[in-house]
Amino acid sequence: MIWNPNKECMPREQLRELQGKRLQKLVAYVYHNVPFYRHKMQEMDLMPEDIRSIDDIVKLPFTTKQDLRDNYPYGLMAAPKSEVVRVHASSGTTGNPTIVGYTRKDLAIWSEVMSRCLSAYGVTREDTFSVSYGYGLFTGGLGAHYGVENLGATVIPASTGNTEKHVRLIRDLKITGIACTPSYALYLAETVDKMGINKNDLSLRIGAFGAEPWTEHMRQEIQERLGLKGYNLYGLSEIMGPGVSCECEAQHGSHIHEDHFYPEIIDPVTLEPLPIGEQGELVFTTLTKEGMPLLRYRTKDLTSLMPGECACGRTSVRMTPIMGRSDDMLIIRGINVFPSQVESVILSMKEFEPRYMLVVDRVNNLDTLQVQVEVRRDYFNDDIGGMLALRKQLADKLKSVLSISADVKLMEPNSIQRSQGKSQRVIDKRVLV
Ligand code: ADP
Ligand code: K
Ligand code: ZN
Repeated sequence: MIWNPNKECMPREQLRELQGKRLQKLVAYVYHNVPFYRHKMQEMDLMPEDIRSIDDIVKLPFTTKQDLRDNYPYGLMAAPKSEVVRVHASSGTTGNPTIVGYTRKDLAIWSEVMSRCLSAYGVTREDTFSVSYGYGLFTGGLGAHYGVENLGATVIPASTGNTEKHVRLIRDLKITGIACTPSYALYLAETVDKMGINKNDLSLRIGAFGAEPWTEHMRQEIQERLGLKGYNLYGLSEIMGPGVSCECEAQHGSHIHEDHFYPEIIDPVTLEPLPIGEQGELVFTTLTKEGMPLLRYRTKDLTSLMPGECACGRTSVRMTPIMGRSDDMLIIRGINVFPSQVESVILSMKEFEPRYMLVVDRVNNLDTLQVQVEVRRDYFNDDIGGMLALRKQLADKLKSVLSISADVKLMEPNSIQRSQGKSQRVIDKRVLV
């Protein structure tokens, strides 16, 4: 089923015209309401009137995550406070998290694009759909939740955690669809096995998987073990949250809802736009956003746009699966973790050397993070109680900064390997096949 054929199947020429109109309006809006953009455009000698069609988008300035941090918390907000009805945040690095704000219209569009995704997966009003992304500041939970409600299916706000209870609900409520990270889906499959439940006793048929990179290999395994079809769901909080793009029944590339989110692929080094089909950094302009609209936001996600038409009838362009990120960010259980966040916590405690190592692994299909850190000689002793307390203190601090728990391993002085030149601080043992 196609949720909004008018928009999703619009002839390309008509779509470009619509995008051009929306871009003109957007540029005038941010010029008048966001000093950051006004100044940037003034520096470039650019007036809103210089933007006449979607092709003129290349004249506009880029926006980076650093710009969001520099303007923390509300500096890039275009709508007045009275119009902002929701705030989300994505995990920050050493300093400030990234705050995003939504107006009522933004939330309606978010629900609309999420409903498009769910329809593309085959979800109908008869489905019972469990949302197992985290509910909270993270956009995953609430974003998917309101999409399911808007479509008219029954939403089960399961969130994450308590997996056995969740499995019983899946069985007892005959849950037919689930949104979660692909690694959580595998963990769920294992829990189902462990509880001695046969997948044929479950009614699962659709999975909406995203928030972290995953592979075709993983899709096959999840589909086989849970007896459902797994579809990609992509998004990021700066642009909206989940629902920026989604796979359709063809399971071949994710359609971008480009009447709202205009995509470009650029060379991450030269910043030049790349032709369709070439891989580079994905950049989005939020064509219709009111709360915190962004011009040419650099996602750091590496992908390509696919040429040609899709068998499903949608005309919107598709993107290939995310190949990785152009920075050093780790995605652990769907949460962004920067080595620099760990570093800042370690550096804030006098007991530790600034020597640490992050070991990321996947155990029983769940991502794990171990933080190995050297204790300063003055503080390193055989008082086990003291060492355990220190270990707990660091673990608690890390948990509050990273939003995920890490296994802390205290190392004796001089035990972490020193390197010549650039030090390696991350060992990622998860193999992406
Ligand atoms: P948070 O920072 O709170 O974890 P974000 O909204 O910042 O949440 O996460 C968005 C990022 O997650 C994307 O830029 C991308 O790197 C990754 N991501 C989201 N969905 C997918 C997906 N389907 N495939 C690969 N990566 C994804
Ligand atoms: K308000
Ligand atoms: Zn399609």
